[in-house]
Parts: sequence; structure tokens; C-alpha cells
Amino acid sequence: RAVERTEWLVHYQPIISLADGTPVGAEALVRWLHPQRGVLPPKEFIDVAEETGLIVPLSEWAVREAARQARIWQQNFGFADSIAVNLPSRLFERSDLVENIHKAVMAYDVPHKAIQLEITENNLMKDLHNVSLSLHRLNEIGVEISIDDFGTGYSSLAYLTTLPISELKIDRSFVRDLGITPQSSAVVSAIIALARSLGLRVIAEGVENLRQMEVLHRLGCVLMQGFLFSKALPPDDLETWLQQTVLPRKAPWIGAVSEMDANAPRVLGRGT
Ligand code: G
Ligand code: MN
Repeated sequence: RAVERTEWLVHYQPIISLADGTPVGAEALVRWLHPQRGVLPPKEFIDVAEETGLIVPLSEWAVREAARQARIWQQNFGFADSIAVNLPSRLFERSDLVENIHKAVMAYDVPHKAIQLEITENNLMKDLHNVSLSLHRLNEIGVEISIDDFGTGYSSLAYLTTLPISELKIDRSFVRDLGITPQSSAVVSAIIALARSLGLRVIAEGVENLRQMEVLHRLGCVLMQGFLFSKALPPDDLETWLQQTVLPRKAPWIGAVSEMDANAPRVLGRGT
């Protein structure tokens, strides 16, 4: 019924570049606007959506909604970055996957790169043949692919050399222990080195405090998202956050970024 009535909302979590302390995109995260229970997070409905196959229309709607939002931000703020949408493996069973994504960006007259797709390692591996075909076609039309929760799945590094991937997202479980256990910074710096030598962008997920931010910066990671900066917010609230926090440069993390810039030697690959 929620699918029929489109009882969905998308909240957006900004992705920050420490190069200048400004957002360089956002991740779209779907919420269910339940008629009785209010706004429900994905953990309350994603499993059922996957089991029933309703994840397919839901995700297709999320892509269209992200394209619509990209258009609004483009008109209002000259937004020229990407909105990342999570792509479940069920979508790769659809022969019209690429066509649907193409239609969504055309419908709102945004460039294909306005939409970026996140896929987990496990989902990548479930149906590698179909996934590989679709990813190559998406890449040809300019939709970039990002590996979500990198380092936690069934890790065949072989796919990194054959699939058209643009970005790795370091799983929040590694970020959580940064500055606490030496093992976590060892793993994170290996992921950063891997990304760099493959020419991929690298994003840290789940950054919650300045300690984690500073360690990541020292290890050479400049793109991050997490509660330190902002949780996922409705588009209006995100605009308020931009106007009241980021632009007037009023947040502890913004001060820390400027300080690190003054003190730290430039790390290779920063700003990329
Ligand atoms: O793995 P993926 O990026 O798709 O997961 C997104 C989820 O992570 C969302 O449910 C979001 O609310 C949550 N999240 C976002 N930032 C943080 C954070 O800094 N810490 C934690 N614990 N969860 C976060
Ligand atoms: Mn994600």
C-alpha cells in the first residue's frame, strides 16, 4: 500500500570535502512516511521490501526523486555534484534498469552524473555477470558507481580491476575505532592506498567526531560523511544547515579543518 500511495520521503546526508570544508554531494536515504507511525527509518521496512520485491519500485522511485532534487538544487544553488542512491541487487534482475535511470535524469533535465549509484560488495557478487553488464552500460552513459561499506563484504579484489568503479566508501566499522586501535588505522590507510593506486575516490562513512576526522585527514582521506557534519535531513533542513552552519563557517569541524590546513603538510591526492 505504501508503494501504491508513494508514502516515501528522501532525506539527504551531505558529503563533505575537507579541502575547503564544503559539501560536494549527498547520499539519498529513503524514509517511510507511515500514516499512523510517522517517519520510519529503512531498518523498519527494507527487509520486507527486499523479500517482497517491492524494493524494485521503491528504488526506482528513489532514483527519480533524487533526480528531481538535483534539478531543484541546480536551479537554486547551481548544484553540479552528484546525489548517491543505494542500489539493491534485486534491481540488476531488471533488464530495464539502465533505461529507467536514463529516463529519470532525462525527465528532470539533469546530467547523468547528477545520479551516482552505491552498491555493496556482497550485492556486486550475487549476480556478477548481470551486474557487470549493467555497470558498464551505466558507466558509458555517465552514471558513476560507488562501492558501499567497502571492506566488510565478500571481498574479491579482482572486481576492482574489471568493473567500472569510481569510488570506495570505507565502512563505518573501521572509522569508528580510528585513534583507538592501531588495526583500524592500518586497514583504513590500506584502503586509501588501494583507492589511490587504482585512481578511485575514497569516502569515509560514519564520521562522528573530530578525532576520527583528523586521523582520516592525516591518512590522506578528504571526503567524508557522518553525524559530525550532519545526519540525513529533509532537503529544506539541509539548505538551512548550509546557510546557518557551513556558509558562516560556524561548526567545530570547520575550525578544525582550517587549523589542519595551516599546520599539515600537503598530502598527495588531497582535493581529489
Ligand atoms: O551504508 P550506508 O551508507 O547505506 O548507510 C547509511 C546509514 O548510515 C543511514 O541509515 C544513516 O542514518 C546512517 N549513518 C549516517 N551517518 C552515520 C554516522 O555518523 N554514524 C552512524 N552510526 N550511522 C550513520
Ligand atoms: Mn550507502
